[in-house]
Formats: sequence, C-alpha cells, structure tokens
Amino acid sequence: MGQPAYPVRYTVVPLIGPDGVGKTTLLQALGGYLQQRDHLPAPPLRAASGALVLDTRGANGVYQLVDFESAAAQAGLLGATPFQGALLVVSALDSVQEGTVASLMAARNVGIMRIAVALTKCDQVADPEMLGLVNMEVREVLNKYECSGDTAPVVYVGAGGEGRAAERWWRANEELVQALQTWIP
Ligand SMILES: Nc1nc2c(ncn2[C@@H]2O[C@H](COP(=O)(O)OP(=O)(O)O)[C@@H](O)[C@H]2O)c(=O)[nH]1
Ligand SMILES: [Mg+2]
Repeated sequence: MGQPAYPVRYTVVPLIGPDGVGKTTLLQALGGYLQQRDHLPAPPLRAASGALVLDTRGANGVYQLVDFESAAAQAGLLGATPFQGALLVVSALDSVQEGTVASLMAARNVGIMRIAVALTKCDQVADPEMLGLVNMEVREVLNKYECSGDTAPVVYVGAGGEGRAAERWWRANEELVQALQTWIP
C-alpha cells in the first residue's frame, strides 16, 4: 500500500468541557469502537504529555481528538493553539454548567466557531423529554456565543456503565465520528 502521494490533512479537535462530564470515558469508548470497526490490534489511543490522543481517519484526512487531563490544562492549551473546531462535552445529567460556559468562551476567544456536541451519560436519563430539554439548553448556549446552535450536531452518547455495549450507544460512536468530519472542516 505504501504512503499516500499527498500530505495527509490533520485536524486537531480538543474535547472541551468541565471535569467530570465524561470526556475521557468518551474517548476511551471511541477508541474501543474504532479498534473493532477498523480491525486494529489496539485502540488508536495514546498518551501525550498530560493528554489522551485519538486519531481517526476519514475522507477529510485524520481527525485527532485531544482530551486534556484537567480543565486547567485544557484552558492553558486552548489559549495557545489555533483549532478549527472543538467537541464540547456536556453531561445529560447536569446539562449546561458554569464550566461549560467557561470552555465555550475560551474556545470563542481563540476563534473556534465550529463546535460539535457530545451529550454524555444519556444512558442514565430515562426520560426522553429530559434529553430534549438538555439538547435545547445546549443549543441556546451555543447560540448565545454565536456557535450555530441551531445546526450544530448534538450526539447522544452513553459511554459508561452497564449499557455501554448496547447497540444504540455503539452506533453513537459512528455518529460522533461522522458529525466531527462533516461539521469541522
Ligand atoms: N453511565 C455513564 N457514566 C459515564 C459516562 N461518561 C462518563 N461517565 C462516568 O462519569 C465519571 C467522569 O467521567 P470522566 O470521563 O472521567 O470525565 P472527564 O473529567 O470529563 O474526563 C466517571 O465515573 C465515568 O464512569 C456515560 O456516558 N454514561
Ligand atoms: Mg478526564
């Protein structure tokens, strides 16, 4: 097969959002999914100076998802690096928190406009109306910071706990990969 004759396009996408919303769990679940989907010997995850990094290759090149160890590390890097987009992680149990707004503002301050959303812990929310409400709150806050809240993808994720292998949550991994590749240029 050899190397491609053209340079591979890299798009770095930080996972943003406060501690505890499920960023690391999400990336690990995605790693497990990609390992199975692409028949890899191990999940495409690696640790890199305080961050967990996942590479996934699609039609638009490689998308590199970066999960920082802490909200503090996240804030430090967000201010120093230009990113085209970000994946905002919101827990469906907590909806939009102060830390969510802080992450969003930090992203906007460095010119990030394209923000996709992963709504985690959806496996813990039995009431679909509640999920709809959280979805609305997320879109509202995106609009407030001019991040296309009406059209941004919001993917429902259930990455932890017992139901992790359930088909719905397994499919969410693919949805998320597709959402990133179409929403973040
Ligand atoms: N049930 C369930 N638990 C989750 C999910 N995502 C994260 N968690 C739990 O939430 C806690 C915080 O998750 P973590 O990934 O460490 O959050 P982070 O600080 O944003 O990286 C852990 O106890 C996870 O097991 C999810 O989708 N479903
Ligand atoms: Mg973490």
